[in-house]
Formats: sequence, structure tokens, C-alpha cells
Amino acid sequence: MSKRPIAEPYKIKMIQVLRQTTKEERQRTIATAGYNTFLLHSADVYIDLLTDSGTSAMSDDQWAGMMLGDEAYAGSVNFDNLIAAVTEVYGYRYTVPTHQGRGAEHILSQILIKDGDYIPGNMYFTTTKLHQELAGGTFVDVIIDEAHDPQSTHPFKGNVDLAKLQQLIDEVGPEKIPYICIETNVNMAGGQPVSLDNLRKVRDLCNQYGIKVILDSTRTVENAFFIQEREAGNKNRSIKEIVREICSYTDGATVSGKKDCLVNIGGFLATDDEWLFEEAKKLVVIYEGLHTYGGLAGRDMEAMARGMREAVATDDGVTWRINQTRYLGEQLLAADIPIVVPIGGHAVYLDAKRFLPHIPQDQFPAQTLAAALYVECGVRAMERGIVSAGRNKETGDHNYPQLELVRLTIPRRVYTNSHMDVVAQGVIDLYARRAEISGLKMVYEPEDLRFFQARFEPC
Ligand code: PM9
Repeated sequence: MSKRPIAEPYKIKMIQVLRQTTKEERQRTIATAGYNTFLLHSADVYIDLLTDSGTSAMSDDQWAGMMLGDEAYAGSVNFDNLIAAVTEVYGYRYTVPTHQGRGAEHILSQILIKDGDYIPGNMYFTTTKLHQELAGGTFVDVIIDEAHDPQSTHPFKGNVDLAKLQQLIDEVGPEKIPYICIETNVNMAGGQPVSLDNLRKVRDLCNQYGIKVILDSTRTVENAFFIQEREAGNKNRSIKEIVREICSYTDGATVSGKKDCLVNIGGFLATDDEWLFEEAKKLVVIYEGLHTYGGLAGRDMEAMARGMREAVATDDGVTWRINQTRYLGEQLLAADIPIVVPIGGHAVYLDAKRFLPHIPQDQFPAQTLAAALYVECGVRAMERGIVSAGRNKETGDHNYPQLELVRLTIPRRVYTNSHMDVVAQGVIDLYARRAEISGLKMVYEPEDLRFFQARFEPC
């Protein structure tokens, strides 16, 4: 029997009209935006692949839930629905809502980190690392070496290198390590998963030393897809079951609901640890809002509760999503465009070092490439290289990450594969004239999270 193609597991019932611009317009617009795609107006963008964060299309069920917002200051029905959904989907007993993921990171870091502590993690994430540093900690990368190699085809490039973790414990002592932060579907590595086997081993090692395991569970559903596909013994398990198993090896999680949970705003801190929960409740009222809304409207909590259930109700949503990411990635591979392999969950990452080998890293090849791609075809992407990596706090020099990437991030349920065809052709056309592209210099640099607002000019 012939193999039937798979299609979107939904149909479209509301649309937003897109505007196309000319190349000349885009040349002016990107210059006005200081060659930083974060500073473009969305109205000037044709296909927006800046991020999958808060950019999902919600379902009719989520929109219906928005109408059931119980906008009480305290004890909203939607909060009860949220904690029930978190327990059902992720398995944690206690939940503290926050306005988005970094709100949860802030609270967690302030509770667990003391001045001089070390926080190992499977590669840094920008906001996570900054909150660890603001709390007095130092992030230590303990991801496997393959994660830093865009051409390594390791199936679980998000895995922790247990020898690196052991070395850190031996060097600084376990009392200086309050927790390890494990990110699923590691964003800065190219959307790469961590395996269940690795998680179990991390848990065992941390148990020996009394170190907590905290999950950045922002994209755990996507990670579960790769486990189902690649890790022996998981083929016949549901995504929902695998998500629960991932969380079972951890003491708690920070979550940006703006990704897997299919909402435009929202996040939470969840845990089984009663002490951590009590401490989080004390801080959330200072920084976010009462512990039963944490900076969110009742309707936002309802949409997030419904979204997280929807994300695992069947395997179809996440299967389609990763299929679409691969649809784009495989077109680029077929045209010999250098991208990170294996193709990740939420995005295709262009390897700017190989795309623009004539631009030295301190002339920001990925920033340059993202700007050039916008001018080429109106597609907005995000730099994930030296600009995102910021500066070394001690030397003042840039951090020079091995990965110098441009992320083509796919919003959930928003674009069709025809849009992906347009993106692919734009990248291919740009690659054909890559030698004409020259680098940038930074002319304005904020101290923290500089990638959001930095400005550039052509060299
Ligand atoms: N991620 C992204 O585009 C949005 C901001 S870009 C700095 O990928 C992880 C793994 C994330 C993440 C946000 C956050 C923070 C934490 N962990 O944006 O605060 O990918 O909801 O979440 C972005 P919030």
C-alpha cells in the first residue's frame, strides 16, 4: 500500500493578511532597525520566523476558554484549572503561575542560588543564565561536546556529559551546586533533545550528592517526540506518557508557556518540593502578582491550561510540527545550505560560520546573515551566536561561542508549507550570492541580553 502523506491536524478558520514589501523598502527598514531583526516592526515582515515564543495560533477550544476568564483577584477558577492541568500533563503537585518563563527563572534563581554558587546546565539559555548570574551564581556548561558541533549527527545532542558534571562536583564541591538546570529540546544547540537514559543517569548522580534537578520544561513535548522516535523502547508510548517520565526525574520545572503550551503569554514554576513551593509563593507576590495569578489574567491561565492538555492529547500536533520543521530543513540540505543537523524540533538553524566564512566572528556573521535574509525575502529570523552569547563578565571581551547560528523558528500552527517553500527559496537565493555580503560593527550595546536591542552598522 502506498504511504499516505500527513497533513496539518487542524483546519484554518481565521487568517491575518500578510504584506509584502520591496527589496528597496527592506534595505531602508533594516538600516532604521540598526540591522537587528528584533527592532523591525512586524508590519514590515512578510514571514516571521523570529521566534516560536508566544506566536502560536490558539485553538477554538482555547479561545472559548478565554471567554470563561474568572477575573477574580484571588482564587480564580482558571487557576484551579491550571494547577490540575500541570499535574495531569507534567506531574507536579504545586504550581506558581508567572507572566512568562523568565518570571519563573527569576523566582527559582533567587530562592536556590547563593553568592558564589555554580549552576551546571546542558548549554546556556540567555534569560536563564542571566537570572542565575543576577542571583550570584556562575553557569557551567556540561553538555556533551557534540552539541557544539553543528555537523555532528548525535541523536541526543542535548545530553549532559556526566564526566563534566562529576568534574565540576569534584572541583567546587556539591554544597556549591544547588541544582543542575536541564533544558529539554536544547534551544541554543539547535533544538536538540536529551534522552531518558541520560536524564536517569543525571538524577542518580545528583542523588548521590544531594543536588536538585530542575527542568527547563519549555519544550518538553517536542523533546518527547524525539525520544519516541529515537530511543529504544519508546516507539509505542504516547508523547503524554514520555513527558510525564521526563518530569519524574526532576524536582521541579520552570516553563515558558509560550511554546509547548500554545499560548501567547504565560509561564509557571512547578514542583513537588513543598519547601520550594512555599518560598516561591513568597517571592511571586513581590515580583509577579498574587500566587493564584502570577501576573496573568484568568483568561490567560485558562488558555494555557487548555493549551498544555491539547499539546499532548494526541501525538498528532507535535508530529506535524516537527514534520514541518523537517520539510524546511530538508529543502535546505538538498541545496547544500549549511544547517545544524540533526534538524531540531522548533527551528532550522543556519550555520553562519559556513554560510559566510569570509566574515570573522567579531563582525557578527549570524547577525549579518539574519539582516541579509530579511532584505532578500522579507523573512525575519533570529541571531543565535556571538551577540546572544554576550560578554565575559571578567575579561570584558565577547564570549565566542562555537555555534554561530541564525534560527528560522517556526511558530506553531501559523504558517503552511507553502510559506516554508518561500523561506527555503529565499535562503537558497541568498546563499548563491553570499560572497557579496559583508559584516557589521556594533554601535549600541546594552549591558544585559544585548541581542534584543543592540544596534549595528555595516563595516
Ligand atoms: N525563548 C525564544 O525565542 C524567547 C525569548 S529569546 C531570549 O526561544 C527557554 C529554553 C526558552 C525561553 C524563551 C525561556 C524564557 C526560557 N527557556 O520568553 O520568558 O527558549 O517566556 O521564556 C525565546 P520567556
